[in-house]
Amino acid sequence: DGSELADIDNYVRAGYARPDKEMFGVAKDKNLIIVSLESLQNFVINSEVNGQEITPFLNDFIGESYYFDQFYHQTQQGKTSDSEFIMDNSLYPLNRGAVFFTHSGNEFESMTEKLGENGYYTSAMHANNKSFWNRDIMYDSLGYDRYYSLPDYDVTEENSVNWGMKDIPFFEQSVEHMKQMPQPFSTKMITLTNHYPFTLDEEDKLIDPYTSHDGTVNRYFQTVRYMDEAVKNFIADLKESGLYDNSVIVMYGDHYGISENHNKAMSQYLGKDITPFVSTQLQQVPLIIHVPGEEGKTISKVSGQIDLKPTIMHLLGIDTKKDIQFGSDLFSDEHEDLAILRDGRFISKDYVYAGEKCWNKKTEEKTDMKFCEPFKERVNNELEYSDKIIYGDLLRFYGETEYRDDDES
Ligand code: GP9
Ligand code: MN
Repeated sequence: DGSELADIDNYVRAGYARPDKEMFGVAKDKNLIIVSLESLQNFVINSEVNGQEITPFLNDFIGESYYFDQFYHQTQQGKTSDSEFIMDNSLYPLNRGAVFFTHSGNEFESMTEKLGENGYYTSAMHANNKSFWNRDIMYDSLGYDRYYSLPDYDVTEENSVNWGMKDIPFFEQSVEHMKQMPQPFSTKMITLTNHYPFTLDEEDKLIDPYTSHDGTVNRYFQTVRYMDEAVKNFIADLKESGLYDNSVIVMYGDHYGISENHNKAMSQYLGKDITPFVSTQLQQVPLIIHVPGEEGKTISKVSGQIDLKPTIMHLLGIDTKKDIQFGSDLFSDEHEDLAILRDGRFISKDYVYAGEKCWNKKTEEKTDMKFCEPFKERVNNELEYSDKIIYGDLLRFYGETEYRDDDES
């Protein structure tokens, strides 16, 4: 039955952050363009390799956007699909397997579905086989009106590399699709070029590789640089099409690109040991939100992909007070500085729990467990609640229950 959902609802309710009055609805009825930036970690932002900027365009763009510099991916084995799941549902992915495969038949209360109910034409765009990650099935469950996949793109030998279509032509052709969409629309674009093993055609290598004994890390900087160029062209195309001024653009890294197998080269690049603390901080991915007419600023709240749904919905003026969600609005004063990674590591305002130790963020050294202890039970509960929803398909009962009778706040 739905009684378990009532417990979970109480928990979710207690964590609800009331939206900021100024920001709620600031982008009402604007289009929503979400860009999933493949394997983009935050450490490359405002950094250099061989004396050259790795993300020159994004470094500028964050100056005219909201940039969240303490934002973590929360994915597990489902990689890109996990990030999509988190973003759309504000639920955690599973610790094993990919929800996109294991629970595509569940009932969801997705952001996409709610956008549809609010008059948006909703789609996803990704130049890959539609069944990859079971997306075709899962997108139906999540309520997408349309999935622009491989057959919707002109993919050739020339415009492909590595896993498939290069990001630059992908963005170009995607803007053409956007021009045809009924407005307001919401679309999620998934890039591909900056994917392991990070290979590029010669003409797309815009900077020199890094120099370590680890080719993967060396090439990563170059493919990130290419992706940055692709985003630059994309924004220019949006401006030219007139879409830029009436669209909210949300860009974020889907998950890490450099795994722990590459700690040696990463240690060389960062100039420090890759402790469990550093390894956890490397799970930061950039989150960039551009809102037309807003100057933006850098926001250093500790946050994660789980926060995307309420943040985006509130910008568009869509209420989430009654939603079962584990994230909270990043523009709200009531947002709590806490990011929970799927494997149980967590990051609070001042501490990181990793490798079963508590770490002080300032000193980057181990500290007394008493500083992390107060969060531990809460973190495990939260992950367990999220799992229960998925395993029990509990959102089936959403809406039938009477537990939400009060309507204050
Ligand atoms: C494939 C793309 C990459 O369609 O999303 O998948 P990943 O390996 O990053 O999950
Ligand atoms: Mn990915």
